[in-house]
Amino acid sequence: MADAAKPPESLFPDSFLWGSATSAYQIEGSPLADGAGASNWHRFVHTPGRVRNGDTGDLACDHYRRWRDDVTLMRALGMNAYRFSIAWGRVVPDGFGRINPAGLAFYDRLVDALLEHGISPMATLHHWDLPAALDDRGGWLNPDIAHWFADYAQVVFRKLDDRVRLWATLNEPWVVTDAGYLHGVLAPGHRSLHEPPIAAHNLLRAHGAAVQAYRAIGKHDIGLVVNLEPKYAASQDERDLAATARADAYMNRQFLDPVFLGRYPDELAEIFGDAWPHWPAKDFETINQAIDFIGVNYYTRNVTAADARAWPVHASGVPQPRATHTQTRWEVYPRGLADVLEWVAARYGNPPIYITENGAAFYDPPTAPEGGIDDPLRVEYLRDHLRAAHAAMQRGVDLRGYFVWSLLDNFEWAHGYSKRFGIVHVDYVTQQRTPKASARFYSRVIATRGAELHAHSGA
Ligand code: IFM
Repeated sequence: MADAAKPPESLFPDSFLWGSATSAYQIEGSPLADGAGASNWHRFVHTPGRVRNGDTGDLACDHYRRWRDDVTLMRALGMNAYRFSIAWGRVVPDGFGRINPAGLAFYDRLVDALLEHGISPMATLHHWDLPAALDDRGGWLNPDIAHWFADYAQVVFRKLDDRVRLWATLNEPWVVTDAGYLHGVLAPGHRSLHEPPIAAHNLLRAHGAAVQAYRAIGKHDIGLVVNLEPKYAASQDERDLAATARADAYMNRQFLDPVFLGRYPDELAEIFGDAWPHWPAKDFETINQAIDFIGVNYYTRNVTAADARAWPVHASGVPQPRATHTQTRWEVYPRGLADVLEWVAARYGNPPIYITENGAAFYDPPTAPEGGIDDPLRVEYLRDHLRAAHAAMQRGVDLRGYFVWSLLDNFEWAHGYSKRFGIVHVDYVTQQRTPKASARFYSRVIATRGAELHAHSGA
C-alpha cells in the first residue's frame, strides 16, 4: 500500500530535459523577411495543388514576430528545453556564399531569450526547408551539397555554439527522400526510383561533413534526428518476415547503419535493384563520424506484410482496426516507443538518446466558454508514451530528454493547417495561443518529474 502522506516518486532524473519541438517553416511565417532567401517549401506551397486548401507557411504561427511570447509560454509551462530548427535560407539566402546577418540575428535573439528563461536550446540545422537556389542546382541530388551544408553549419556554429549545447544536423532524412524524391508528396515533389538513394547518400554525406566541421570548432554535443517506426511481422510466413526486414532496413536502418556501422543494410540493394548505385568507400569515412546522441522521433508502429504491389519495398502495413488512430491515421501504440528505444540501444551501442518528437494530431473540440480546450486523447497519448519511455529507461536505455511535438498547432506540410499537433491551440485568425488540457498535463508531469504519470486519469 502506498503511504498517503508521501508524495509520489519522481520517475525521471533532475537532469532530464523536458521540452517541445517545432520547425522553422512550420511556425515562423515571414519566409522572405529581412533578406531571407526563398526555400523549396516556399516554392512548393505556392505551386497549385501541392498543399491541402492551398495553405502556405507565409504566416504560419507568426513566430518570427511573436517569438518572445512563445518563449514566455514555454517557461510558463515549466519546460527546461526547446528544440527548434534554423532556416538555412535566412542565414545563407542562396544556400552558399553570402551570409545574411539579419537572419542569423533572429536565432541569436531567440537563443538569448531561451537561456534567460532557463530553457536549453536544441538547434536543428535542417528541417526540410532547403534554399530554393540550391534546389535549382539539384538540391540533395547534387554532391556539392555536403560542403554547402557544412559551410552553412559552420556559420551557425560560430555564432551560437557558445550558448547552444545540443545540435542536430538533419531532421528525418528518410522523409526527405521517401516523400520528397520517391513519392513526390513533399518538396521538392519528385517521383523517381533512381533519385532517393542519391538524395539519401548526399544527406548522409552532408550530415558527416557538418559533424566534422563541428569537431573542429564546436564544444558541445551534436547528433542526428531520425524518425523510427518499429516493424512487426504480420505473420511468421517467410514472405512476411522478409518484407518486414526490407521495411525495417528502408526506414529504420538506412540512415543509422551508415552513421554507426559505416555501411548500408543489404536489403537496400534488393529494394532499389538497378537504381542502387555503387558507393565510393571513402564516402563512408565522412558519414561514419562519432556522434554524441541520437534524436528519435516516434509516432506509430507498423505491422508489416509482403505486398507485391507496394512499390518499391514490396511491403505494406496491415490495418489494425481495433486500435485507436490519430487524425493522420497513425495507430496509437505506446509500447512501440519502448521497443524502438531498446532496439536503438542494443544495435548501436547504447548511445545517449533524446526523444526529439512525439505527439499526435487529434480533432480538438471547440474552445469551451471559459476558454479551455479539452484534448483527452492527446493527454492519454502523452501519458502512455511517457510511461513507455520510462520503462525503456528502467531497462537500461540512456534516455536524456523528451520533446513533445509540438508546442503549437502549426503548418503540417502537405496537410496544411488541417492537422493540429499542438499542446497549445493556435487561432490562425487572431494568432491567440490557448494551452490545451494536454499542455496543463505535460506541465504537471514536468513539475513532478514524472510522478504525475502514476495518476490514473487525467487532464
Ligand atoms: O510535423 C512533422 C514534423 O515536421 C516532422 N516529424 C513529424 C511531424 C508530424 O507529422
